[in-house]
Amino acid sequence: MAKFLAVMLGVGLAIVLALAFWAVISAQKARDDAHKAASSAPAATDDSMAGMPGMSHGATPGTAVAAPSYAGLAPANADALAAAHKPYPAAMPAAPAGPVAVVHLTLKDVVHEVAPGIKYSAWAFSGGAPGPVIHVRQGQTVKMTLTNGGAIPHSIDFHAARIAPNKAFRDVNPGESFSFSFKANDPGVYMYHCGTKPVLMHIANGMYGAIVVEPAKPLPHADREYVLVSSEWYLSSPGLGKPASFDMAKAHEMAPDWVTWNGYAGQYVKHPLTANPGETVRFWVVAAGPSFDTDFHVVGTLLNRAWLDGDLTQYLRNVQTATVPAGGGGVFDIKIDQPGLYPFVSHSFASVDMGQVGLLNVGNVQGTMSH
Ligand SMILES: [Cu+2]
Repeated sequence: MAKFLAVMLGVGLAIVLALAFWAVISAQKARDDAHKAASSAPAATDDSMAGMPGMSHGATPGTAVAAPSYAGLAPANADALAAAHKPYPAAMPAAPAGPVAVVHLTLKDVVHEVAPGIKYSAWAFSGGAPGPVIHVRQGQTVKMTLTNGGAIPHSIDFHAARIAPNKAFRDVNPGESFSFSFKANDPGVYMYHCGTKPVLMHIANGMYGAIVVEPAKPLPHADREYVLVSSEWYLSSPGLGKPASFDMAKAHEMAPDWVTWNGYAGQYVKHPLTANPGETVRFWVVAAGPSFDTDFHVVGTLLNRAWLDGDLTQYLRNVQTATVPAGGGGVFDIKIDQPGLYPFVSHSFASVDMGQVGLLNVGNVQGTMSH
């Protein structure tokens, strides 16, 4: 009897192994078939993506093939172009006085430069991407007006607001304006963005910015305050002559061509932010994504204070790297005594290679970074 059971167990085991083997082979074949199908699908062109009526309502092509990578592409005169570029103003603007902060944003279709000589057909704000830094005080009422100067419906979503999104964040048709108000009760640094479907495309096309809600109970003194918005760009073409547009397949693969601070690769390497030795410098950082987190790090120092996720009620001390999640914010203080050039990066280094690096020049030193 025992022998019989052992034989039956052996036969059973053999059957199970055979079935498992068959399952693995089938799965492999299914993957191969899917891969073949994907690579034979036609590539999306600039024009088929931009302004496609269905695209504004959530239809996203699943089989499009990503364009090749254009990461790091630079025209021969890239250095001169970088020098001539007017950097996005990173210094935090003053908050308005009084109980109401009036904000008027205009969305527009603009050609935006994402790197020296690299043009992109953006859906952004009248001044490009990111939109203007909005600075308000806790307790102020933000009276927001959005004017849609673009060609398709857009909207605005404020992470700093507690409000019914179906009303306040509704689509605004081209040529129309829409107003709503919210009370800025929660201090921190927040993303704002267009929330029209597909959101991935509207954010990737440049429709985002930062709003700082200054706490009623002041933070420790800072000598300088800078606002940094990270984002990545997915290009359908090199963008050297004709502007590139959005590549949905690359965006789905999270394989950008460029990653930027404040919308332009390496702009603060050519035009560094500045500080004096011993000053406390505060960075208000938003990761706009659409999909990448930012691992905020300043080379050559530590973050003396790190208010993670923009929670201004508590901070960590002496942090090397702090994560800012996509769609989130963080506030970071540094204090550097030794003059020098201190790069600020996302320590996820693929992002640095694609442009997310800037310099803080402490003490007005000469020269450039060797790395
Ligand atoms: Cu939009």
